[in-house]
Amino acid sequence: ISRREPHFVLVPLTAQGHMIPMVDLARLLAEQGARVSLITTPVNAARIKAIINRVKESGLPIHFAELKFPCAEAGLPNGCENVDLIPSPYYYKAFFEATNHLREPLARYLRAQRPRPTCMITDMCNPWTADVARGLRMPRLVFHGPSCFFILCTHLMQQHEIYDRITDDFEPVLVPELPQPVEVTKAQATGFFGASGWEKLRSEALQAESTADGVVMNTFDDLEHTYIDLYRKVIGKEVWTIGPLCLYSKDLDNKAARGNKPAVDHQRLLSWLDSREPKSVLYVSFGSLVRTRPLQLIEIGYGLEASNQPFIWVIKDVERTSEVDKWLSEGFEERVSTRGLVIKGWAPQVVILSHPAIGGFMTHCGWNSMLEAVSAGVPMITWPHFADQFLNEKLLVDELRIGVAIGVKVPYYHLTEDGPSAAKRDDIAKAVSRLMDKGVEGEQRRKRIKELAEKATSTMEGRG
Ligand code: BUP
Repeated sequence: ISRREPHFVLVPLTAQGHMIPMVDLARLLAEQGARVSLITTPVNAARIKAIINRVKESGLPIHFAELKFPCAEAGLPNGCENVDLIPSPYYYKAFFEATNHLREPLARYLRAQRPRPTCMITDMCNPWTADVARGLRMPRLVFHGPSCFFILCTHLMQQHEIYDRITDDFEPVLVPELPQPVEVTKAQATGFFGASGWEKLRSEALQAESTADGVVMNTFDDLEHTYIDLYRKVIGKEVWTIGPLCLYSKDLDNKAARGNKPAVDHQRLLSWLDSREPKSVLYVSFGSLVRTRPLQLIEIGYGLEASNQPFIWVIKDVERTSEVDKWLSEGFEERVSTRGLVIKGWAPQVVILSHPAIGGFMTHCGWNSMLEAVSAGVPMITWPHFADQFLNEKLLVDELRIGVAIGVKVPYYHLTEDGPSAAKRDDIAKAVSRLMDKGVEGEQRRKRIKELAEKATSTMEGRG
């Protein structure tokens, strides 16, 4: 990278869980004196308007560049510019195909910049950026949003040809070469990214990583140093750990949520939290992509009711089936009104997790959510759905011992719409009482995560 003022161009995958840490990374780089351009699209720019405005007000040299997302070329519905806007799994492949059409517009944008940007940092799910960087002879770093543990396991399984050799997506296999035995199924290990039919994207992503000039990861050494060391050996190139990036946006989050506009009044939320006992509230959210099925939603409601614990529950895009209507008309919200807050839409998650009243987090184990909980010292109930989440759960529960597993083994995409719920109300109530318990087990878990939170903060402070 040249010695003149560095100009980084960041190319996230357009999914909330990928764009949010890239915006944090943009702030980090800009605060260190670099110019940053973050590539986005019109629909996505409109959704993160609050963030863009806050960044503009801060005067940091970050420019949000909008490239037209080629929905029509890829046969996608109009406006389908973000993974969480994909109407059904049928369109997933078309979505990734569409991102390939951004190759030329991105190259044109980069060629038009004066002086020429110094380096691209691109999401691992955008392997097509490798061609663009090569064509312009521009250095390129890969950004890994998921845990190092997951990325390492993906490499080891690919190297040992497990994805090719194992034809049954549900057969448990041992991940080779790890210091401890870790058993997963192909379907659990990588969700749609690694399961049959996604070989091309997986091998392109790994190939684009192998030709990159280095890797940056949203993690920190005290959390998974064994795997970071092993991963460095496996890929044989420079790896910089720069997480937890969420700690860079804390001040920003107190004013505006990250990602979409929140569906709850900020003052009302804070007063509600302020009125609760310290560490008494369970926060329940399954991330930006999971759409909880109607029967499962009702089961969660009954489980939370039976737990007798105060809670904040984030519910997105509920399908109003007759079962849901019956359950709502039977007065769930009224029955829990003295101790439960339901947020129907986007929540200011980092603000919530950082509040002293929060004592636990029921999570889908998305890596951003996990890092946000670790940074806030909040232990978790783990309920993985897909992608890196089952492996994140293993790291959290078996190794770091800061989580209680709800016990779900079947990935989300393999559940049928009206089939049995992945977790029953009793599993949910039991996991909640185990996590929030004030006994020795709960106290030890809280102590362990508090120590990790302190290490996360000191790591970030140490980096200046
Ligand atoms: Br929902 C929700 N508010 O209401 P993950 C999410 N978030 O701020 P993902 C909110 O979105 P995958 C909400 O804080 C985190 O930064 C949350 O990222 C924020 O999960 C991000 O946790 C969600 O990585 O799926 O993106 O849903 O696991 O595939 O990354």
